[in-house]
Amino acid sequence: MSQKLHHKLLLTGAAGGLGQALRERLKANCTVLRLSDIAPRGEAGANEEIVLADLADAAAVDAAVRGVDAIVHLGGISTEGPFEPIMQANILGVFNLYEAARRHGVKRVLFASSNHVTGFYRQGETINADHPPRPDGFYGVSKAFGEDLSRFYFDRYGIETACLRIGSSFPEPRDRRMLATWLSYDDLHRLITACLMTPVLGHSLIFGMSDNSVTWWDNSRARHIGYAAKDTSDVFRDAVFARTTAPNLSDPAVQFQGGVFVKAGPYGD
Ligand code: NAI
Ligand code: 15L
Repeated sequence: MSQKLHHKLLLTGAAGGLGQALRERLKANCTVLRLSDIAPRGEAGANEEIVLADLADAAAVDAAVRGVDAIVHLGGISTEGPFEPIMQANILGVFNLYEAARRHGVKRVLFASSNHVTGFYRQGETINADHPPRPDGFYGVSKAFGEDLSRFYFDRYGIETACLRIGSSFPEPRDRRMLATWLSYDDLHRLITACLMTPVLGHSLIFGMSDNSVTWWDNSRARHIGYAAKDTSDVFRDAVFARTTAPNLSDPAVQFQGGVFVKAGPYGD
């Protein structure tokens, strides 16, 4: 079955870690891939376009969105930090993106949300999409805003969105926490493909994780997306245990799902 349901896809945050991992993989999903980021990072290849845009710049975002059929929105600040830059890139930025999508009739967006929307749930509990947000910092709050904003644009304008609450998407799990949160790059691409291909996406929340034996997240509310992970953190478990020490259970980074993000921030304790 062809995966090219869309002619032109916009990938924001194309110069980042996940953007680079997805650049080749997303060629399977479209005939033209438009890459966007804030600053130049190389030339366009075959079947690629580059449109630079600061997400905080409404006119630039409008130009990046014009003429595409669907958007994979990865761009923005990806860790905890001072509020002002997060507000510009993630809060104003996601508003600019949805306004441009509305103006240009783009009907499907995949929004890179984050597990830090629910980072203040405990590692000893399992949550699903019905659990209210408990963000673990300004970054998590900005992603919760994006989730709410996208729900509004679905209810009001019919723009379908998958909010992908990505766990930890890296080549391999870096610590014991990531045995639960890990999402391989191939599974991330499978998740994006499923979100692009499913006939009815609606407004959906799905936790982005591989098929890890240890998990804190229940995706049973998202079966309509049709995502099936093929990778697992289990194959890294022995190596991770060998190079890390036993968790200190009084450490908030061990108590809560958000890990060190629950203690991070520019203003101290
Ligand atoms: P990254 O930090 O490597 O990439 C983010 C990209 O956004 C960068 O290329 C950066 O230049 C761009 N960007 C930042 N501010 C911008 C602005 N004002 N205008 C335009 N572009 C801007 O992050 P990564 O790891 O690639 O993550 C991609 C997305 O997925 C982010 O939205 C992140 O919050 C989300 N995510 C990633 C996770 C992971 O494990 N890698 C986990 C959860 C969420
Ligand atoms: C995120 O949201 C970050 O973008 C990523 O860099 C990781 O820190 C990840 O969460 C995580 O929770 O491991």
